[in-house]
Amino acid sequence: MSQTQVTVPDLGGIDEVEVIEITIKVGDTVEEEQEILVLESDKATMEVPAPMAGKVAEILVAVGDKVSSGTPVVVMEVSEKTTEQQVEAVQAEPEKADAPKEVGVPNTVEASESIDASETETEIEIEIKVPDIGGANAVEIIEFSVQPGEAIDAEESLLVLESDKATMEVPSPESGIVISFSVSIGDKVSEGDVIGQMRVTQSQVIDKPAAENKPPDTSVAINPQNDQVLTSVLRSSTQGLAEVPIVTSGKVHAGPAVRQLARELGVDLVQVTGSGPRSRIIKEDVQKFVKIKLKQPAAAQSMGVVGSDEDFSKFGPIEKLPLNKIKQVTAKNLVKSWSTIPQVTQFDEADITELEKYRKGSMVSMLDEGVKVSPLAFVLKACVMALQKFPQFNSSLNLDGTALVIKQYYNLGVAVETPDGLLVPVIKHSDSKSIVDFAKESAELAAKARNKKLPIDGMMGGTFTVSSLGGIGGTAFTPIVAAPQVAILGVSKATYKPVWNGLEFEPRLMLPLSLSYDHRVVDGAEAARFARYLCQLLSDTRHMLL
Ligand code: CAO
Repeated sequence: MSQTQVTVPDLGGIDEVEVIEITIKVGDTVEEEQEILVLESDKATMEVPAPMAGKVAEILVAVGDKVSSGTPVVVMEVSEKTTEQQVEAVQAEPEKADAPKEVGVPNTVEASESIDASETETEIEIEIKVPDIGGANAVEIIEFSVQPGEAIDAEESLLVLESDKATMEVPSPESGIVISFSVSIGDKVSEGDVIGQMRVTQSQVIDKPAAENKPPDTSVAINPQNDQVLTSVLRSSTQGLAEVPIVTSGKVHAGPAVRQLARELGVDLVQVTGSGPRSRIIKEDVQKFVKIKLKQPAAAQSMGVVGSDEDFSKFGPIEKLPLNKIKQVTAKNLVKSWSTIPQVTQFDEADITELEKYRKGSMVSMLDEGVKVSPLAFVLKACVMALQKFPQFNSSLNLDGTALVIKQYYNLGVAVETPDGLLVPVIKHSDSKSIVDFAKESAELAAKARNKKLPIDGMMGGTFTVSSLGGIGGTAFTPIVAAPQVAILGVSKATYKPVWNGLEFEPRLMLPLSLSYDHRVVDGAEAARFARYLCQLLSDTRHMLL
């Protein structure tokens, strides 16, 4: 066996290309012509095949490295026979046993006495720390701009932080490869916190004589000028690069140039289908994705919140108020629901004259002290009964629109106005509640919501929502269905209206109801029946007390 060095083949006039993928690891046995590296220039992605069969002894480059024609990339152990075949036509110096030689790809073969890839450069791991963020403390991580394994240039964005006041990008302190992050989305960080590790090349820190084929020096001096905290010197480039992950681009299989393009165009690569070798995403895939998206209707694209960046101060004085998280999340959810659900609102009026007589009369004497029952409690009870009679209102459409998931549990969400924005606590097991239970529980949940005491799961699992503006006023409104639910009931203020009873106009207390529904799931006639049924229940409370 002898060692042979594989070099980058002729790149056709391109000066430098980036190693974007290493498809072998030390110890692998490779076939002749098997892909060992993938290189990427601004214009193209190219695969480097093994010039001969053999075993990978060392990998001399890392993902992110820039290489040129002739750069040694891999050392292979090959049988003498293979070597002889490969070097047949080449004038070479006599080989030492086991001494590696360079092999151009596909046929350029040179012999050399030693491999000396580590003579000037050393790979070290450094901690990535949060830099000075203007005195802000405990700032939330809202986005990672790179994935572990990706190459990054110095000053390129590593991750994005968001405080109450601003969004800021944490730049990479060095060019290198991100090894790992020790933080997650949602974590809060401050200046100096360690957030991850990266591998960087330190060319000035090794003091090692060139052209010596001795083991790399692991007691590397750390450059005191370097303002990074150098936690550990891992290994020299010839030793350690074999441990670079084979596919280093995180969940998405794409090179840095493609990622850069995606970032520029605002494309989420997870959504892009790769057409390159082994489904790698290439630039053309990103461009095709953008073209398809541009052809789609604007509403379907717009899942985020689109405001205006116009400078209104040129027209007059303005004040800019930051939106809190609740309002931002609500806005996103509303945009999503409104733009994805074809919704219609059915209006009706319930005659609650008798209900109000009962609520304000005999019911009061039956209530425990401190318990207040507003018309909303009756509406909630009526809703559960209507959902039981019309199950499709208590359902969700599956993702591809091929099935309806009918829920056999009833969790009513009640929209609550709070100083921080709209919250929707959920009354679990609503089918087991009485009118008084609804009154007590909705009051308790509303109080918790307003005091920020609502646990996150207290807002989850709703199957139908009621939004009451009856305490405020208004004749009707069109509430937005809260996806993945399929319907929502809006309740407006009850007022006396003249109602024809067949003989004369009679003053009746009429409660306006607005039922918005997902028209993919509910037909208009069903919605009209659902709303009518609610009105019947509310017009004669005896039905609800049964
Ligand atoms: N018609 C006439 N009066 C009504 C009424 C109606 N539909 N609904 C409530 N009222 C009366 C109540 O009886 C109460 O009167 P009294 O003070 O004389 O007893 C008064 O209005 C205030 O009621 P309330 O609003 O405090 O209580 P509620 O049970 O009706 O509602 C809650 C509770 C949490 C739903 C409500 O406080 C709230 O936050 N509503 C806003 C919801 C919202 O913002 N929805 C919009 C979402 S966007 O789709």
